[in-house]
Amino acid sequence: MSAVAKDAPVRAALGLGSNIGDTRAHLEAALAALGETDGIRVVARSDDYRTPPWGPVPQDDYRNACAVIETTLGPRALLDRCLEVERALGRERDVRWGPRIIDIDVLIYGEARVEEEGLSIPHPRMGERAFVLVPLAEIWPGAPLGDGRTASEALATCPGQDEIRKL
Ligand code: X6L
Ligand code: MG
Ligand code: MG
Repeated sequence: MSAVAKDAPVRAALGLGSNIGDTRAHLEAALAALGETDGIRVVARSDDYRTPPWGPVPQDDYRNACAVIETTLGPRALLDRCLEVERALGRERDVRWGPRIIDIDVLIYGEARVEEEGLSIPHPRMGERAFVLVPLAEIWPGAPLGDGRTASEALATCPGQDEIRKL
């Protein structure tokens, strides 16, 4: 073993969403910024999907997508970089679960389980959200959701898929 061997990169999944302004440009800019980050390589990017808003806040439809990355960043550093990119694109946090210029969520980080302030991995509710599962299963059907199911297995029983349109 070489004395300078690096830890192998970890395969992680990110969920992206936008429902304010030029949503296509916001997703592109977010992925470009992530891909230019030292320690992040974007290895797959889903198509974009138009999805009805989930949650208690009435708001416009979203554009959602997922990306698979390989990263040498730890989970907290990866989250911090995602939040930094959100801020760089002008995200303001006011209404909880309200409309946003860009949202970047860490869905999966290897086989890791993380429960920390502001960071739960695997994302605890992604297995119920068609707006996550449809793009994720497109690029990583075997993605481990952490509940014993893969993305494609969860998608098979996930409601709301008929309201989602590939863009
Ligand atoms: C009761 C209470 C039922 C809360 C649902 C669901 C909260 C989803 C937040 C909920 C509840 C969320 C996106 C979205 C949001 C998105 C689409 C969230 C966070 N983000 N809808 N709604 N795409 N289509 O990215 O996911 S707010
Ligand atoms: Mg989100
Ligand atoms: Mg978020």
